[in-house]
Amino acid sequence: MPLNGEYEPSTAQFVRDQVELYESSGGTEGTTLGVLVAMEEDERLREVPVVILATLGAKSGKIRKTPLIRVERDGNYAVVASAGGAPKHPVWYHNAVADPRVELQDGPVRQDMLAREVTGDEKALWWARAVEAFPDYAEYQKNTDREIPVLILEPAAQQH
Ligand code: F42
Repeated sequence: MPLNGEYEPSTAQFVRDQVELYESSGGTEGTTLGVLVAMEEDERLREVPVVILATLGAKSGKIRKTPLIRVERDGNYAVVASAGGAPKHPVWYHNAVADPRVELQDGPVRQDMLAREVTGDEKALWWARAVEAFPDYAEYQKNTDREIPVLILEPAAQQH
């Protein structure tokens, strides 16, 4: 059941713009994040796939949309609340913890998902997958005392 409520764009311009481009192009544009990868003597830009997570604002009840790195396995996804290694969890993380009913857009496909935080071995497994997709996560975790949370998103249709 898709989230219902009024979409409230982020106050962060780059977030608003990427969400707008992603959605208005039907998930064909704005679907990556350019990451500089150090190669032998120079650097190369690697385009890392991005998904759009929609959550219900824990206070406003409005629909919030956030570009995140795509980490997927067998139809399930991980979203990593890194916020660039900031000392505080991103707001979208609190929203998804408060109400696990989320929507995920991966390219042209939008799905209702249920979010749950993972710990222990399950977190270690998904963390490794996340770092493989986006090595900067390892840097972020090294540079903050905050333990960066990982949420798993599973298709709501499969849940009873
Ligand atoms: N961030 C990550 O944490 N992980 C990623 O993998 C990631 C990848 C990524 C790729 C591309 C890209 O462009 C950005 C990427 N980001 C990634 C950054 C991400 O998109 C977010 O900008 C970042 O994680 C910070 O998320 P945030 O939810 O803290 O954003 C703030 C700035 C924000 O949007 N705040 C809103 C606002 O309008 O100020 C409020 C949002 C909200 O949900 N408000 C709540 C409500 O009820 O509506 C109330 C919140 C409260 O308690 O007051």
